[in-house]
Amino acid sequence: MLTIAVSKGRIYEETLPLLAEAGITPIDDPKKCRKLILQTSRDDVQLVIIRATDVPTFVEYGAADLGIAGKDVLLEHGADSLYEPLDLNIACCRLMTAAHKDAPEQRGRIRVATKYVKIAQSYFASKGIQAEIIKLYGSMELAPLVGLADCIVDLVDTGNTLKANDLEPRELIMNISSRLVVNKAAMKMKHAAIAALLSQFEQTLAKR
Ligand code: PRT
Ligand code: MG
Repeated sequence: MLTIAVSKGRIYEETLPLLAEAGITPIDDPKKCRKLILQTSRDDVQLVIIRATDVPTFVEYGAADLGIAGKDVLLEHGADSLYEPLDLNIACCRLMTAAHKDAPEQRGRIRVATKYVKIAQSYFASKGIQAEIIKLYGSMELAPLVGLADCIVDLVDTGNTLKANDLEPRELIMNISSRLVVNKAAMKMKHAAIAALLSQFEQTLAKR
């Protein structure tokens, strides 16, 4: 049995076509049922539906053999303990700093609100900027508007969320896409099955 950890939402939606090309179709729709384990059209493959930030944890501990997670989540988790053999080029976006559109460029020590504490710390350190990082779990955009922080570090896709809150993107930290990750022991123990799946994904991606 191969267990693949996927998060609900955009990653799940963009993963479905990849799975379909590999002959894997979930029996249930996670939007319509509350099942956390989804059987698929293949007897030897099941999906577990979890929070995006939990995917590296499930794969690291071998509770899932494979997982699909954003590079943002993998970097923040510290994913040395996982193999990351494939960039799936899905759920693409940019990790950026953003500030109020009228805010001048900040000098000296700054306050940064983000859920990406580790990434933000190393980014500002690499630029020689002293930053106090304030960890938030959501609605980062609010922080500069209410004086909690000078800027935020968050994912940007269309830019509409920033714009709706009078913020603007400032600096690109990195381009983000989702990656296939594999548990290290599973890569050895279930090598044939995992290698077959990897090559099916690779073929599909090469056609795009
Ligand atoms: O939302 P929830 O708390 O349930 O979990 P999550 O946010 O971790 O999951 P989800 O499904 O929202 O995101 C999973 C992964 O999708 C992320 O880890 C990224 O790798 C990837 N991804 C791609 C995005 C976006 N694009 C994206 N635009 N994740 C989040 N966003 C959010 C962003 O945080 C901001 O709030 O969308 C908003 C910006 O979008 P625009 O289009 O307005 O710029
Ligand atoms: Mg989200």
